[in-house]
Amino acid sequence: MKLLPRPLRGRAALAIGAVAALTLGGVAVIPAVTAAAATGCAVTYTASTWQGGFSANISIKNLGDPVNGWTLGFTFPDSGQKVVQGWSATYGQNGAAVTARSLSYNGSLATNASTTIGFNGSWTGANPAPTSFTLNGVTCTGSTTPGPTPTVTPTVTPTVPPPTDGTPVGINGQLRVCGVNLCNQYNKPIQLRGMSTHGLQWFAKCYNTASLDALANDWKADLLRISMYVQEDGYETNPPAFTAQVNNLVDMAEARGMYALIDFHTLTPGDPMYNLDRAKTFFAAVSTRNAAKKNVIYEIANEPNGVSWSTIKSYAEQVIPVIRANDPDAVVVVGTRGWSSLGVSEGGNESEVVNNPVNAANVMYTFHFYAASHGDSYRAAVSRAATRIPLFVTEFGTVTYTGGGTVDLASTTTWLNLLDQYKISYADWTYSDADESSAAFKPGTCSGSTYAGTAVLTQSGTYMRDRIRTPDAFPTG
Ligand code: IDC
Repeated sequence: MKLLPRPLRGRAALAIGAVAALTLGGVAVIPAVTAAAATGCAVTYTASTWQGGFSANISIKNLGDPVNGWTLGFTFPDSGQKVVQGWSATYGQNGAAVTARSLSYNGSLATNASTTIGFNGSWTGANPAPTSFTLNGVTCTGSTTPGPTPTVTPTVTPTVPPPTDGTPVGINGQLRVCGVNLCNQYNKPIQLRGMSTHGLQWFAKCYNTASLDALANDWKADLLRISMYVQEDGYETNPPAFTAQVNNLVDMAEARGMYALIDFHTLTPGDPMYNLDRAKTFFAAVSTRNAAKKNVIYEIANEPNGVSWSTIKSYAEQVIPVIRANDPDAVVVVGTRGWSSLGVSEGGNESEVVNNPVNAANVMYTFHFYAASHGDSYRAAVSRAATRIPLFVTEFGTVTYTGGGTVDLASTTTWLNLLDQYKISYADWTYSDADESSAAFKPGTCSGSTYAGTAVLTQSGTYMRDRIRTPDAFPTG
């Protein structure tokens, strides 16, 4: 038999498929395999601008026939305008022309469906809104160019199914960074509130069925931070065992609908480069193993100290691709200078990050505080940074930076109100019975079997449980 040229064979197969569909179930359906589709799109562009930088959100509405995969095009009016870090799309820029390609989860746009993408940018001369948006090459005029008579009314399947259960992960699903926020599967900003483990090498006995049930059901926490020290008898002494322990806790959090923040707990030495090879090995393993899960967030360096932001950034830009190769859509949190103080504890401030962000999408930046040690000057830095870069308080204490001393509930309340205001997620140090005032449980609790209720709690634990168990009201609309 003489083979048909390739395109023809493809067409023939399609036609046969369509004809078969015609008779299915005796319902007359005219196949939608017709000529040119109706096209049209509307774009809303909003941006907040500051000196030299801006953050833009672009809402794209498909007014034409359903599309499966799209490219948005637009042109910057000023030659100094640049895309620095985008989200919810893959960006490219050539001169003034920008393209943003859809990702797997937002490529399908039914008729009249919308999706929102965005980016952080920089500018030099002026920062006017871009002009001439196109969707798959068609100019977005806000109206439709009809194709041939529409024949089939497509069934509009929502891109995101409604929540299957009422847990934090059940409601919010896969998270992503949008603008300066952590957003849920409905692209709405959310705040996760939860607890950090103590060092797994010392307090493994505190993490069991009963304690995690208490965290999920009694504390109603959204988040478990899994603190895997690298030094101090941690990961470096037995990589396979610590990796397995972390994975096990990821599963225990997932089973209870909680997010799991995998903390590569570097502390001393403060230079994350010291652990670069270990980080690559560890994150290759956990990102492969947990790629399909929706509840995992990666924290790649707990508290860099004594090193420049550019060193931390370079570390991040080597570790993030290792994670992305396996788990492309997970959020990654990057430590900051001066024990994750945005540089403040080493005489700097947030501007070093704002002006020189990590070159990767879907990234947030770590801020840590200890309420009895860190007051207004630190809060001022967070207030300034919160509208510029995505922040995640992956660790804080109600006490002094030593993990002990006074429990400062007044300062803690001021701090947490600030984090609530900006929807900054947080985890409190620690969900353990360590003999130090930052621990939530009284010493000896983890040798027993009761974790729920207040009888087992310290002053700090009592306060944190009250604070965390208030309703989340996650937005789903
Ligand atoms: C502390 C623990 C303490 C332990 C010490 C050294 O509470 O029991 O002996 O680490 O490993 C951090 C660190 C965190 C510290 C905590 C309190 O991320 O590891 O835990 N802290 O000092 N940064 C600021 C404070």
